[in-house]
Amino acid sequence: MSERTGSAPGRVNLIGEHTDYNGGFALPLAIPARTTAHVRTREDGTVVAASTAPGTEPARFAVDSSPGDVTGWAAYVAGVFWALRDAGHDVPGADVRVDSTVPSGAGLSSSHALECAVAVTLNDLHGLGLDRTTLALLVQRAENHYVGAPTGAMDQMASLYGQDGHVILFDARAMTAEPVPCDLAAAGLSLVVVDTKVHHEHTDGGYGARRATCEAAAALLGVQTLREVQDEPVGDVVSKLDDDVMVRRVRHVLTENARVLDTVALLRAGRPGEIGPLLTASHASMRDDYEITVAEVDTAVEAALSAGALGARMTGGGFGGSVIALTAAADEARVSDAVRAAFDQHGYAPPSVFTVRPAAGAGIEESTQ
Ligand code: GAF
Repeated sequence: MSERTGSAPGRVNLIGEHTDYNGGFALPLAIPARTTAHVRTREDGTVVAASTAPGTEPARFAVDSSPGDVTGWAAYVAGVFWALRDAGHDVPGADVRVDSTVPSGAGLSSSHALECAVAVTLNDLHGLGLDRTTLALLVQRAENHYVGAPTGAMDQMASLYGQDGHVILFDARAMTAEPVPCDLAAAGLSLVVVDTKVHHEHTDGGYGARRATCEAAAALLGVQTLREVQDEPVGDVVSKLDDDVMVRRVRHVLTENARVLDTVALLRAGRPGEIGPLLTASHASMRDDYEITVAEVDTAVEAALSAGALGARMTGGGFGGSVIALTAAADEARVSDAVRAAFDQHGYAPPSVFTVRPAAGAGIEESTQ
């Protein structure tokens, strides 16, 4: 059969932000919202991509397009074809139909869900035999070089390796993804997501500037990535740097890696209800040291905590997007209502508030295998 349907989920990052491109640790989970890609081979060297998402136009481009040829939503599709072909896989053209329940621009990695859905589907359709880590790296290449966003590999690893009932401990230096049990419902907990509706693209300057500062700090410290100084006391590391902004960026990365490992230890000990303070500390570090939060995001975190959330933080690359709040299941409605009320009081557009649980990663629909 020359057609396949595959799908890949969005993600929430439980903790570990802006650590991946520093060779560090992150702890994402795949969420139930998914993007589905139906791919049917064409013989004319063309890709025709269409999406059911509002505001998207169908796109038609050569299967061997180059970075810059395709822009807008279809660049994520074109980028995957480009990365596969650039790696020597002679994939032919195709009709690609996309349907998604991952909210776009919400910081829940809708772009990676799209790329991963196309990647797993092409991998299966053409029998490429690529493992998930290789696919994640190819999708990262598509994102970095075709779309032009200098992102790390966390989102792809979460989308490809996600598992029902588990968060994924991603070690960006080793490129490993280890499932860690996280059955929130069994522990009487809820994970509330607040999409603040403040949208931001990682092709804008803020993300790249943070990455550049970390890379400059690593160079000054004489290491490849900040991960190599992770085992030294944070105070010792930052005392070797003069620039205050650089000190704060490095402090965020090193303390955030430690918070990820502390969170994993609590989850492995069967104490998920105790991770809240680590989530909240992560938020403070993103707000004060990494400076990637915005007013709506901080408002959502403060309102959730005031209403009794066990912990709350922005999730994802920042400058907008979504906040997560861990609550006792019984407090979920009160926390959600408090966030909505705070947005109303501040005159912000109403947020979208919903819950997520750790869900399955990317896969192929059986009827088309
Ligand atoms: C975005 C990026 F795509 C990830 O690679 C990661 O850096 C994240 O921001 C911040 O943790 O989602």
